[in-house]
Amino acid sequence: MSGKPGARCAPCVLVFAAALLSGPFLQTGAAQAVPADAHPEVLIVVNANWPPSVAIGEYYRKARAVPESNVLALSYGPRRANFASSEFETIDRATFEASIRDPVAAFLESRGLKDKIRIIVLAKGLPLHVSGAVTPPLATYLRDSTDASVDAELAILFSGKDGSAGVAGMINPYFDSDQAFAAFRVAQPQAVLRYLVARLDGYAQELDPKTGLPADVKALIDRAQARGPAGTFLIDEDAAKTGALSSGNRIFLGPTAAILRNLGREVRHDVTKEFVSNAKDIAGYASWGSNDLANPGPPYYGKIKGALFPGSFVPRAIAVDLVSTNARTFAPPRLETYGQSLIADLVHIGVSGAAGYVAEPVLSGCARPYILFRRYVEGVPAGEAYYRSTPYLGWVNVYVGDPLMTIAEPATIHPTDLDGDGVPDAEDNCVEIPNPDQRDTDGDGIGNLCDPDLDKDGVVTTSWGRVFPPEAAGDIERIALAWQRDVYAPNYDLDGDGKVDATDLGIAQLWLFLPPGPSGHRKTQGTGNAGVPKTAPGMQGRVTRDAAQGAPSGSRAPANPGATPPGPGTSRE
Ligand SMILES: [Ca+2]
Ligand SMILES: [Ca+2]
Ligand SMILES: [Ca+2]
Ligand SMILES: [Ca+2]
Repeated sequence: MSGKPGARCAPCVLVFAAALLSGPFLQTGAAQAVPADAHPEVLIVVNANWPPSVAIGEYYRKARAVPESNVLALSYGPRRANFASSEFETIDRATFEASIRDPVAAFLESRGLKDKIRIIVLAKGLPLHVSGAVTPPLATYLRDSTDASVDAELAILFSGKDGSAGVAGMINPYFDSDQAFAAFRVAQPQAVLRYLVARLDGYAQELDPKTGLPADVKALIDRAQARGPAGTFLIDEDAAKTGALSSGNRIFLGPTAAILRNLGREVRHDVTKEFVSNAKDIAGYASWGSNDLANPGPPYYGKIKGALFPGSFVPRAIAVDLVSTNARTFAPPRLETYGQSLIADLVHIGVSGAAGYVAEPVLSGCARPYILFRRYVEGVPAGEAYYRSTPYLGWVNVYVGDPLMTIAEPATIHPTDLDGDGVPDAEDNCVEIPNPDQRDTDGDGIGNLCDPDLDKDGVVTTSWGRVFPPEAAGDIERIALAWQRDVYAPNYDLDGDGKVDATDLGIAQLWLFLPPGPSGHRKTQGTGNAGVPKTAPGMQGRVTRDAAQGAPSGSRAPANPGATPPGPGTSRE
C-alpha cells in the first residue's frame, strides 16, 4: 500500500506483475483491472448533507483507489447546514444509533461487506462525540461514563458492546499485538474489535477552490503519500511533572525515545521543563501539549509570540500529546475560551496522523506512543499501529488521518534489545520499558517497573475504592493504601526508589485492566504482545468502573484510599 496508483516506485511494478499472474485480471483487460494497490477493505462514510464532506470522501477514494461501491453517504443533520462549526459534532446516543450506527451496519450487511471491510474512514461533517447521559464523578468515571467517540463505537460494531458504560470488560484484544490486523481478524473472528476507524478531519474555514475540500483536510490526505526528508522524532517530556503524572514521562515518553533510537531513527529527547519550539523537520511528536507547564498559551501549537510551536513537520509525521480533550472539536475555538490544546492545530501546521480524545480518557486510556511510533516506524500502516497502541475500546479515542499512511522508509533494524537497556528482549523482565537493574522483588519474572499485579491474578485491577475486606482490595487500592499509611513493601515500590508513593500509584494505573509486562520470561506474553485477556478476570458482569479516573492534574493524596488515576491534566469542565 505504498505509493499512489501510478506512483513511480519499483516495488509497485513487482506487485502488479504478481497480480496479473494470479489469473482473474487477465480476463478483464488491463484497462479495467483493479489496481494492485486498491483498497477494497476500506469503507468511506460521508455526510450527504454537506458538500465538503462528500468531496472529502471522493478525493480520498481516488487517492487510495477505494471502490466506488464502498462509499456510504449518510444524511446527518439539516441539509446544507454549516458542518464546519462545532454545532453538529456532539450527538446523543439515540440519534447516533438511528442516524449513524444502524445505517452503517445495514449497509455492511446488505452489501455483504461485513467481513470484507476492515477499515472505516469517516469524512469531516459526521459527528464526533456521543455524549453521555450524565457525567459521573471522577472516582467512578471509568466505570460509569457513557461518553464515547463515534469512531470508537463504530470500531466495535456488531459486538453488541457499543453503548456500554466505562472501559472495564472492554480491553482491546489487539493491544500491543504483533499481528497484522487482517490476520488478527481471521484468527479471532469473534473479537470485539471489528473495524479500524479513522477520520479525515481538521479546520474547515477555508475550502480548496478546485476540489471543494476543506484545505486542511486536503493537505492531510495529500501529505499521507507525499515524500520528504526522514526528519527527527521530537519527544518532549516535562520535567516539572511530579507524583502520579511523572509516570507519563517515565512510562510513555522516555521509552518512546529509547525505542525509536534503537530502531535507527533520529530522536530529539527533551527532558527539561522547556516546551520545545522551532524544531525542524519533525517526523513524529509526543509531548504534554497544553499540559506542559511551559506552554505558550492558546492555541499552544503554531506561530505564537514569534516562535513556531513545536516546529515544522515532514510529510507523514504522526503525533501523540497527553491532553485529555485534544479532539473535543475540529472547529476553531475563540482564543479567550480556548481550553486545552487541539490536534486540529497540529494538523493545521503539518501533522499527518494524530491520536486524540473527545473527552477525558484518563492517562491509562491514552494511546501508547512507544507502541504507535514503534509500529509505524516498522512499516505498519498508521491506523493499524494506532489500534495496537490503544488499550481500551468503546471509549473516547479517535485517530485523525489517513489510516493507510505508511512511513516512507521503514526501519530495517530489528533490535534484539528493544528498549536499549542492555538486557536482550528474551531475558528482559520488562521488555518495552528501560530497566537496566531488572529489579523483580517478587521473583515472578516480571520486573517491578511493569508489574503492578500485586495479587498475582494476571491482571491489574481496581476495587473502585473499596478496601474492605482487605483481600477484596484491587491492586491499585493496595498501593494507594500503602502510600496513605506510609507502609513500605518492596513489591509495591514499582520504581525502586525506596518509597511507596504517588509515583508508584501513577505507574500502576497505566496498567489498569491489563496484564503486567510484557516480560521476556513469560512466553505467554511475547515481546510486544501482551496477550491481553478478552475480559479482565473478575470483571465480568460487575458494572465496574473505576476509581481510576482522571483526578485533576495536581491532585495528590487520594480522597479515599481508592484509585484516582490521573487524567492527562484534565479539564473536565
Ligand atoms: Ca531490553
Ligand atoms: Ca527493560
Ligand atoms: Ca515481579
Ligand atoms: Ca517508589
